[in-house]
Amino acid sequence: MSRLLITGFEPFGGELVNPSALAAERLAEDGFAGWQTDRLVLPVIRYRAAELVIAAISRQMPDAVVLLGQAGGRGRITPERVAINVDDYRRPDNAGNQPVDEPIIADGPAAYFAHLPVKLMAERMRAAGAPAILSNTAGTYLCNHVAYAVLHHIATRGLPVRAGFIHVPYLPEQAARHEVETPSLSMETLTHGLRAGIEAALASLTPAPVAV
Ligand code: PCA
Repeated sequence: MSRLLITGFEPFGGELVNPSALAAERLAEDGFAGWQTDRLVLPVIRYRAAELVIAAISRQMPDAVVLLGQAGGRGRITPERVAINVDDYRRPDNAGNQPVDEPIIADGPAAYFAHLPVKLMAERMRAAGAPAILSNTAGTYLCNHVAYAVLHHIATRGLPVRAGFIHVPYLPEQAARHEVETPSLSMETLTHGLRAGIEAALASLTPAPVAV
């Protein structure tokens, strides 16, 4: 059986929950047909978060890794096309780190493309009734950091692992606590959309069965 790792993040920035961790939990609980699915919740801490994913990859040797993170202010689920080699945090992480204009990997390439079929995933999410669109920037905070570090690890080790990142909006209960108008997506629509997108990605990774 193929193996899938789904990750989300702990809450940060004054939020009480992080929809990425809740969605990772739900998706892993319900599972994906033909895939053993593991989930991992990451701290919003520079280096530590990526170390945990890389350790899980070494331990579990998944065939696919889907990293999820919250993008407060976005109204749609956004598969990320690219991760860039920069840490430029507008707010400190949960351990107080706030690098400005620093590389993630000193001698690493400028960017890595995600391995997942990001446009197809966004299309399938929309077809499933969830607002979604391809994103060309994962920002310069923890999510981009983890995506870059994981893609770098896979590339430099030549691992047979396909990885990518998806940002998700706030949940309605988060938006309800904000004073200014803030987009949100229900947990139901979120997990339904993510499932459709991830299923499309997994199907594209699995070779079609050979007819006998
Ligand atoms: N979102 C942040 C980091 C953790 C999370 O869920 C980001 O977009 O970088």
